Amino acid sequence: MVEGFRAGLVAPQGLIAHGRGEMFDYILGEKTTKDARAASRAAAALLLRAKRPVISVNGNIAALCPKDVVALSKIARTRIEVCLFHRSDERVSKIQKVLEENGAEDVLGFLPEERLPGIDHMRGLCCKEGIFSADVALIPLEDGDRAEALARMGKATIAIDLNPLSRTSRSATVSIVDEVTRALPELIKNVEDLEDDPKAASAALSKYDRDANLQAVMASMGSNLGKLRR
Ligand code: PTJ
Repeated sequence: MVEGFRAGLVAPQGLIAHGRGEMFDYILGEKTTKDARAASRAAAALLLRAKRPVISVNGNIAALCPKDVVALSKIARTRIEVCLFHRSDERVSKIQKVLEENGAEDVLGFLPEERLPGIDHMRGLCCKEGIFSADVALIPLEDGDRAEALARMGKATIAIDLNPLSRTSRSATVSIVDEVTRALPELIKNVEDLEDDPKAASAALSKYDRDANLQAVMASMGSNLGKLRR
């Protein structure tokens, strides 16, 4: 993350967000839980049934896991859009370049023509062909206002966020509470697994209950804290 910051990919606020994430990951036990696995299977099913899926990439994601983003976009046939909260053209092009170096083609984000309704100018910018017209958006480490705006637009959203209490986690269609560098390989594995099994994909989605899943994650965190206290 520090290298990503020095290279101009990560915003200063991204370093703070990462520290917040590490704190939640510690309480989670620094591993992918069974609840995150269930959410990931539902997310894979959602991506596989999408007509216009998009992965939104910010500075933290570009620094942590550009290879996995590109691999997922190929397997799940999604577009990739660089969509920044603290936007500058310079950072968008640096992030785009990193994604291209990792094999991405046609990365969107440099020339946004649209805005997310209700989100102030720079933070709401997005591409018509990408996030604006997506039916399913994967939004790792997303800000709460933007996640809620996407939900209001009627899109299905998949959050990856270590904070089960965040507005992003609580407003997404599917919320994966896991560290993003563990969550993306797990999601890739689930897309591969469910790709030729529509019945299992439907079952994964219908079994998934976001609020119950988040409650279970919080219960695990509570129990881990109890163990740490003893
Ligand atoms: O690059 P930009 O300009 O688009 O900015 C990116 C950040 C992350 C700074 C921006 O989107 C932001 O401020 O996000 P928030 O509102 O801080 O939300 C980020 C969420 O991701 C928080 O709930 C963190 O706990 C969580 N998080 C941080 N690191 C990780 C994480 N979740 C999963 N894996 C991580 N490595």
